[in-house]
Amino acid sequence: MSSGGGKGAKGGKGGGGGKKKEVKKETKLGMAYKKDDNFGEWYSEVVVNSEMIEYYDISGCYILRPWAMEIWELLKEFFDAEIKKLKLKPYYFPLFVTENVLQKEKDHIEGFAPEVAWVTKSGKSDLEAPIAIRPTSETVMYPYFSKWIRSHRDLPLRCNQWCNVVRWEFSNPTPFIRSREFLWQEGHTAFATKEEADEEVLQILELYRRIYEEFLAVPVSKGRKSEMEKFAGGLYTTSVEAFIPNTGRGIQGATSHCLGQNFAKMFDITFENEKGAREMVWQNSWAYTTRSIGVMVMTHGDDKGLVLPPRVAPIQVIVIPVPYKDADTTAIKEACESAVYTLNESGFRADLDTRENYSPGWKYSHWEMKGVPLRIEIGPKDLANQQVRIVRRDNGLKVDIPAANLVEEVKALLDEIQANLLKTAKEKRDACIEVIHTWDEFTTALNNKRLILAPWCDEEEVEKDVKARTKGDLGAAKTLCTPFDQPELPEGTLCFASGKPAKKWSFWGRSY
Ligand code: 87F
Repeated sequence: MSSGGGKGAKGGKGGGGGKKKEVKKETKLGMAYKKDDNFGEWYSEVVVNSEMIEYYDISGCYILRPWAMEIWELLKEFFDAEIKKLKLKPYYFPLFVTENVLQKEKDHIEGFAPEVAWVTKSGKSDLEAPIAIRPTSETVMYPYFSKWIRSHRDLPLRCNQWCNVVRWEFSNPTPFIRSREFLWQEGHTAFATKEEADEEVLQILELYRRIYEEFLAVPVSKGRKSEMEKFAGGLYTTSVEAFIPNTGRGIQGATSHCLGQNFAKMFDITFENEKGAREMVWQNSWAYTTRSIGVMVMTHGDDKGLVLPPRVAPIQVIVIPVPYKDADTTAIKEACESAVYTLNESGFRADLDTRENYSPGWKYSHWEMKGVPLRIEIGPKDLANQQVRIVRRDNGLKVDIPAANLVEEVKALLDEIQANLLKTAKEKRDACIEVIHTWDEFTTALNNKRLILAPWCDEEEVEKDVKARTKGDLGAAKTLCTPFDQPELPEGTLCFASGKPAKKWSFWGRSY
């Protein structure tokens, strides 16, 4: 796999003036792997060649380049505006946490302990005591919640921070999907009543659904995690779950937990109610991470590279001048500049590729690899006819439109691409869903990389048993979630794994 990003992979600069055939051959080098042939290599190649990611010399750590960070910023802009409406306030808590405080919630930290990274030295001398790097911030924040919350008038307390966290994972690292350091927002809130907490859990989950479906154009299912898969420190966990058809794996997109009063007990977070009595708060926590970008790449990318939904594309329209030999290059350049100006003025993220050391053909491949939703070509013929040629990244369709209609046409096309990407992804995901009733059907569906919807008795022992019985090289099957959107469960339906009466439909499968 090439590691040099766009340039090296395409045979370097200077391809511009070369013969067409030669240029084509060079651009082909851009993507060596096909999505359906070698998904893992294809994915690495897409994130590097699109200039989202640069590999780094520490395993599981990646450089997020502007093409990734600008997407993250667009998601952040939406989410921040929405949580502001819910009265969330921005905070920043320290990166470091003492062992003492981290261990305070022993029960839930136990299982996670091997992933905690520690600082033990400054320069050559040992620190008096090792200091942990936050894997999540419950233990960092909640001692201060205890201090800040005195009376019912201090509630609700709603805090959100955007930060990095470190989890020293040992399983196969993958850019965005599983990295040792990643970016997220973590919301932590405290309420006087469970009802308020319950309501917020679902409000936030809906925002996560919107991030995936309305921005990233990735279909997700909202649901509740099983007792085994929930956050052990909390009362219940809800999540949005996506599915990657190529690998047949489910992937948790984001989680919204109701913590109940567990942490209030541990950290002594209490308030005086209207009647003067002390009560424990009800808490929530919720997060989504840069993993969401990886899910989007896996969902929409194709053999030419990345495919970006317009709402998160750093550049929505790339304008490329196509100056033939004797053409009026100045007039073409001016027409291109005017198109970009008009689009920018109308609020679109449009840009012009004026580089003279690359041919138009090379630029087409380059911007296709980067997933830009629309390409506008302006050549001598377009100039003469006062038109522009627009090419869609999602389906390759080309249209010539009068330059005068540019803004309306671009708007309509971007909306159509956004809708089409979600629709296509949903069709592909839905085609993978298999409703099963028996253990045999279950294992067959699992081998066929299906997203399994199964009637389940909802017993932890049974889920453990399913895990044990499906253990293998590809990893065990588990519950992904119990979707809120439940099909009818006819009286007498039995659990696929235990044969006991089924209580609910749940999604099962292998997962990331
Ligand atoms: C890894 C090491 C140490 C996950 C960890 O989901 C601790 C943990 O507590 C840990 N990995 N978790 C669970 C995180 C729960 C919760 N935190 C706030 C969230 C949302 C944001």
